[in-house]
Amino acid sequence: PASTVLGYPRIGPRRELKRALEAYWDGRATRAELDQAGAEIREHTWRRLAELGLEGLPSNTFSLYDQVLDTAVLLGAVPARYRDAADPYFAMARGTDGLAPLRMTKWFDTNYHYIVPEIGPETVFKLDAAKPLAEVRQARALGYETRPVVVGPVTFLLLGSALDRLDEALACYEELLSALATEGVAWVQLDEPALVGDRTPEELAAVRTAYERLGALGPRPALFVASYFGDLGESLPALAATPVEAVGIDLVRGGVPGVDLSGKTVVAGVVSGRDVWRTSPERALAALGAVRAGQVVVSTSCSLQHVPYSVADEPDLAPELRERLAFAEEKVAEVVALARADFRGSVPAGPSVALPAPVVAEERAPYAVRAAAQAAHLRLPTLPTTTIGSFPQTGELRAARAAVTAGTLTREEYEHRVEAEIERAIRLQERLGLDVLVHGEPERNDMVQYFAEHLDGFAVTRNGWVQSYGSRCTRPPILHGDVSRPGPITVRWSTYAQSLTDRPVKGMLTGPVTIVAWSFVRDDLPLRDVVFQVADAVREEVRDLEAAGLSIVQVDEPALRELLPLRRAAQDDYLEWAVAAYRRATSGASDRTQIHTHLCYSDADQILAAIDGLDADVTTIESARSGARILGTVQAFGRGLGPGVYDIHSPRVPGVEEVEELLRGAVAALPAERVWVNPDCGLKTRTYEQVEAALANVVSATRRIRAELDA
Ligand code: THG
Ligand code: ZN
Repeated sequence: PASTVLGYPRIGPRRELKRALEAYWDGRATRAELDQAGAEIREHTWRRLAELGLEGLPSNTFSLYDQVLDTAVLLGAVPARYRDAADPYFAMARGTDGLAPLRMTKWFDTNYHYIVPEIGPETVFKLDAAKPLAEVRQARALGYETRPVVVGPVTFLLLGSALDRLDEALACYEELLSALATEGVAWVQLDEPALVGDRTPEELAAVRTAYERLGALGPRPALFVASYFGDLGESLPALAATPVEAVGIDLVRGGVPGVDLSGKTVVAGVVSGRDVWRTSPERALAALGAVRAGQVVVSTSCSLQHVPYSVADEPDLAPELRERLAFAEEKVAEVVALARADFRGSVPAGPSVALPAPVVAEERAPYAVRAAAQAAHLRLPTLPTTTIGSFPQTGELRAARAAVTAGTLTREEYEHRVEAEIERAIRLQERLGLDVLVHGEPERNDMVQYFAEHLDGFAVTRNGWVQSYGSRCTRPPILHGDVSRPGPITVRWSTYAQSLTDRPVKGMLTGPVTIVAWSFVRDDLPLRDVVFQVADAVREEVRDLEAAGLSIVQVDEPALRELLPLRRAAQDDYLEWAVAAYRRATSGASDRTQIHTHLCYSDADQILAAIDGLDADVTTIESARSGARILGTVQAFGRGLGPGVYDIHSPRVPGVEEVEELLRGAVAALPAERVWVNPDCGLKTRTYEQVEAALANVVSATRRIRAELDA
């Protein structure tokens, strides 16, 4: 049987694309130099895949920013306001001086972010096939025949909330297929991950319409519709009834389909694209043997863009761990090996999942009791002011961290610099007149990476970069064993900050769901059990912070929504244990200790009940842009609430009047004694200059309204 992969990393093994993009954006490189960097990454990828013995090579899986944005450009869905920009593609992705970028959001349940297509009545679909054609030609010039990969019409339109435009979009896809046929392309891959979610009868009808129509087109490449991130469910019979030649099925997350696919090629995703573990050959071969299809092609469960390039680039990992790992290159080798083996055997039993341990409800006293104890202890003014946690990360600090790793700066000297930075942040906050201070997190690069470095059961990588969006990457830690906390992690920095001031300093932690969501996680335990292990480690840290004299501890859970299962039927169970894990992490605190949490997203509506269930004493939430809408939904919480009054995602400094107006809105919607005043999010990406000016205005506005309320 043949072998293929649904997609491949494209940031470059040493993040070459990131460097090239940033040089171009800064005006240090020309467009031609950027394109050359892209061409080299593609060439490297095809050569490597061919060397590893892979048969079906994909193309058009490269992107300068995002594959959904590429599809919007392919279909001509470029909003008019971007057309005159010097570079419309990057204007849509990142904005310009005068134009906000298109919205960005999470790609299904991954940590990758895509650009949301903007499709309005004025959108005219018009094919621009330059990119896929150029990639096919580049590969051909190197001696490789490839299968272009494009986001499929149903998924693209669902992401753009425009399924009613199916007819026009299909005309464009037809034109694309004809152009590819003329180019001599044999196969095209249309990605339809949206088909693994709950789909309405109308949406299933759209699937049938789309693939009947594309299938009926005369000369065209063979059609391979790829699904991933779960089971196709109802979508599979819909798809199977159309003339598409091949269907891609995620056999890691989904089961072997009961549907008879003997008339089709099944591209069987048996090697996971979502984790970093080696594939069990027995399980994979058994699943392959159980598929009833005309032909079976061995593949990955999704694009490999969600895993790093190669374990070979990780010399620091312990050998026992290394031998359990497979990144993109190693996964390709597994696909090839499986394709060369004989498939025989029975359907394997699913993983033996232990029954969930009963969740012990860890209750603190009711909010009213806690609030009274906290008020007596903290003695905060009406409308207390605070920040979310991080202060600007200076270039000096990043350089110092790199110097410690390189061995040119001693740990002791580095820690002095961190302390100096904490002192700077504390003095600034005192000078500005903020009420609840933070230490500013200068000791952290990425918060999840930082906690992983200080917990047992995690390993961190040297080059294990995965694209988060555009040029931005993270190195997800690898959670490979039982998690425990060998000792306090943040206590020394928080207590140092508290020693500098009489005002309360807030301890700053990341919650268990987020630590797990942004790591690669062992697959031999149910996810909830892993999250509870992390929750216990966070719980110990909360108690140590309290014992060290901190009266306020913030535990953030920005990824709470991210792990939400794609299927409705599985969501309640997830939310129940996720909330229980958070409460396990925080409920060791006494009633007098104030627990804060912070949410980064404004589309929290789907999980509001769960956020309420976290039972934090104070919730700070992004709302400078969405304003009243958020206030309306969160006012029912009945506890402290800090709607963000300063949009930190923009370099702009808000004026006093502007902040005052947002605050008046908050005080009108909520009882004043529950309102907190804070920016939208952490200040890590801003400069000290911007932060100082903005926070001064936030404090001035607060004082004006406070004077009116207290009068
Ligand atoms: N940490 C982790 N995952 C995340 C976020 C995070 N996922 C969601 C969201 N935040 C993604 N946002 C970003 C924003 C910035 C960067 C990465 C993800 C970023 N990365 C640096 C870069 O690419 O240059 C590298 C950072 C590093 O040294 O680790 O700027 O906050 N885990
Ligand atoms: Zn945030």
